[in-house]
Order: sequence, then C-alpha cells, then structure tokens
Amino acid sequence: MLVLHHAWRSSASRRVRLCLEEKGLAYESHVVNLEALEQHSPEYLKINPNGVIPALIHDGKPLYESGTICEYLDEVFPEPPLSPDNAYDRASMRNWVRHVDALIGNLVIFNWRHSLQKVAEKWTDEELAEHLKKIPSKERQEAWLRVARRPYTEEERAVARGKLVHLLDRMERTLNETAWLAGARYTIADIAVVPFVKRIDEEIAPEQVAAQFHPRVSKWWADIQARPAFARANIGPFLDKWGQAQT
Ligand SMILES: N[C@@H](CCC(=O)N[C@@H](CS)C(=O)NCC(=O)O)C(=O)O
Repeated sequence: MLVLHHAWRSSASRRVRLCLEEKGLAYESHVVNLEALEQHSPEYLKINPNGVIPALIHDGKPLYESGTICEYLDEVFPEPPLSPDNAYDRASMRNWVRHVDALIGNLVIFNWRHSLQKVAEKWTDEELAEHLKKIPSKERQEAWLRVARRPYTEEERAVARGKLVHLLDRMERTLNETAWLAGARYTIADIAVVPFVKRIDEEIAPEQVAAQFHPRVSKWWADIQARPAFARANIGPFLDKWGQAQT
C-alpha cells in the first residue's frame, strides 16, 4: 500500500505524483497543510525528519526526498521504466535531479510570497521564534524568517529568475542532442524538471518557455503536458485567475 503525504501545488510533491501516475500506481492521498505548518509537527517529522513534503509510505515504511522516492518507485515497480537502460544515461539522469534540487531556493523566492509569506508575516515575534524552533533545517529556518520579516526583494527575484532561465538554456543544449533530458526515454530527469518549468511558464519568465527563445524546451514542454499521466497528476495552476494561490 502506498500513502502519499503531499500538497497539490508543492513542486517536490508534483514529481512524485507524476511518477506514480506514469506507473499507474494507486495511492492514498494525505494533503499536508503547509500554511498550518503540519510539516513541522512531531508526528510528521517521524515520517520525514527534514520537515518538508512529500513523503511516501510504502507498506508501512516511510521514504522522503522526491528524487529518491521516484528512483525507489522505479526500482520496486519497474514498468513502465522511468530510468534509462544504460549506466551512462542513468548517471546523467541523477545529475539532472541533483542540479534541479540545488535550484529549489529560487522557486521558494517566487512561490512563498503567494501563500506561506501571508501567514508568516502576521506572526508576532514570539510566535515566529516558536515556529522557527520546530523547523529542522537551518536553510528552511532562514527561508521562513525571510518571508516573515524581510521578504525577498525584486533584485533577489531578478537573480533567481536568471538562474531559472539558465536552467532552460541548459535543457535546450541537452535537448538539441537527445529526445529527453537523459537520453532516448522519458525519465525521472524530465519529471524532476517539470514543476520548475511549470512555474517558469506560468509566472516567472513565460516568454522564455516559448519557441522563440527555447524551441527544444518548448516542444519538450508541449509533449509532457500531452501525456495522460500529466493530467492525472493534477499539475494545475499555482495561481487562480485572480492571482491568488490555489490550495
Ligand atoms: N529536496 C526536497 C524538497 C522538498 C520541499 O522543499 N518541499 C516543500 C514544498 S515543495 C516544503 O515542504 N516546504 C515547506 C517548508 O519548507 O516548511 C524534495 O525534493 O523532496
């Protein structure tokens, strides 16, 4: 039995849902309320000591880190395969996941202002100190402190945007050589990047995903959105038509 602790708009959760849906695996869905800080509760920390989502429980055993969860699922449920069939391309796939994982802070700068910042900025100093104590990683303590008291600036957003556009440049070069990011097959490397491209396309730098600037990425993105698993994974808009964060 598979139980997924996730949120619909969470980028890392989206990866795992994409993987589950590609494989046609049924799972029980537990939505974690990030705004209520359920991810930092003692119960949740027993499942994921990093205090972030997603976490997947397979037959009673908890797993965390979206890239690791996807590789685990691919190993345990091998059909259809979501890893390359040769060691070299598998190494490339892992490097893509690592590369994109290291860029997550740049998405935080854009995403949190729509949701978590609105909660955090209302806390008193005492409440903030209490919440920070419960967050297991220094990096996330800093991110919560920033949105609560020193929201990210336009300059910081511009730098973050540049790094995310650079990701598209890198993808473009690779997709010039191979059909998918890690070779001839759609793999976890592509899945890892999907939530990033979704947000770049939706808000961060939409023009950059268009054929004019990144033609290979544009085609790759169209192909991915046409996959039945993409629709089933519910990778909906982050913001509604009034610009409000979706739950
Ligand atoms: N490297 C982790 C990143 C997980 C992550 O950053 N999750 C975010 C949502 S996308 C989260 O739980 N944020 C809430 C918090 O940091 O308090 C993974 O890939 O699983």
